[in-house]
Amino acid sequence: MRLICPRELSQRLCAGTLPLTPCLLSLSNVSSMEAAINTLVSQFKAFAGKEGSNHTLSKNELQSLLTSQLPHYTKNASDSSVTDQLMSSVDKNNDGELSFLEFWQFIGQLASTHGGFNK
Ligand SMILES: [Ca+2]
Ligand SMILES: [Ca+2]
Repeated sequence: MRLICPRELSQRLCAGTLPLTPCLLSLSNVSSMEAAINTLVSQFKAFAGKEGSNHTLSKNELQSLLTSQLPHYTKNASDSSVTDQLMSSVDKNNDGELSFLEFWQFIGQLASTHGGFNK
């Protein structure tokens, strides 16, 4: 059996050409940026799975995620009216739920502000 280097393993896993379970990806040597993406995806799934659809964040799930995972990036997230305002600005298609892409754009806005790119 030929050994596969971690980079090729990741590439083939992403391309879906290797019939392996995703847990093997965590055994390979992922970069810090890949680990950051993995964290965002896994945290979104963990919080989105608490109620309603497993694929979207309700307002309650968003509030729970913000207060536990982003306490230094989002102020007053425990205030329900603040979460209401945030939800309505981030929920682009106004269906009352945050899809992963809507969540990702919100993270992008946070990161942009944090990085000083909004000045
Ligand atoms: Ca949900
Ligand atoms: Ca939405």
